[in-house]
Amino acid sequence: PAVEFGLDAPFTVEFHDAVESTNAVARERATDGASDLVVLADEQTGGRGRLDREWSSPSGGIWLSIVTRPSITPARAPLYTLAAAVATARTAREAGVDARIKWPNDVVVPAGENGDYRKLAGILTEMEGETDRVAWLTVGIGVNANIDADTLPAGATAVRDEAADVDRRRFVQRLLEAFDDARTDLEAVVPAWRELALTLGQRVRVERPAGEVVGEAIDITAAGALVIETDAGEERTTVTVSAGDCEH
Ligand code: BT5
Repeated sequence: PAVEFGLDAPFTVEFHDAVESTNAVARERATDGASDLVVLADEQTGGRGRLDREWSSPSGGIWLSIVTRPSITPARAPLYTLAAAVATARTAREAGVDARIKWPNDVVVPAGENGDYRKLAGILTEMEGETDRVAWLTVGIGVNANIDADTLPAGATAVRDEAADVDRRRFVQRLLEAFDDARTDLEAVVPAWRELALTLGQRVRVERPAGEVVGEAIDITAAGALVIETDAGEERTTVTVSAGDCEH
């Protein structure tokens, strides 16, 4: 059922008490032709991360997926993930959390001096399309909001633990407005991402299909790829990675 959200952004919000995964519902809506629709749930019984990992989604969190039909090429799709990360970090910061971004899709809170962090939110982008054109793109965002972090997997944190419980409706409004701003000015996404990034300057290890890359994260490209200065051998070389699992 659609709910009235009083949004300053062109989204219709469909709310569920519980679903298996808002991304799965969003995919159905997308293949049925929906656009600018948000599927929101209080609880997910089968929330998913990347590579089919489990995403713990108890009642009290913010679990949503945004269905869009952007006129972009698939190569620019990673910018939507970064836009969602920027919007989520900004909204969490408004709620009093020191939220930062870990490349490419984690919103984290620094813990300690060494680039350590706890994970506050995760983003899962899925899309379908031809090589030259995206047909639809869904952005799933999960935020540990009004949840005790110690009921979540190790390494997680929650808005409740970092600041205080939030009005989830208000948080979702601000998040969708921030995402709408970011997607309508994609050129500004990478600079905004850089300012919030915890990853730049860190020693990182990135797992990707073509193998592991270890070195120092030195930059992010206009398309959202991570540039790593590797320390293999005498000569310092840079490797640009567009997708992968990154550890600090
Ligand atoms: C992600 O995956 O970070 C993407 C998570 C996307 C979740 C949203 S919720 C709405 C929408 N519907 C869905 O079904 N999914 C999206 P990844 O980078 O693969 O991280 C997954 C890993 O994070 C797991 O293997 C756990 O170690 C850890 N984890 C699981 N649940 C967590 C939670 N609630 N908070 C922090 N870490 C968690």
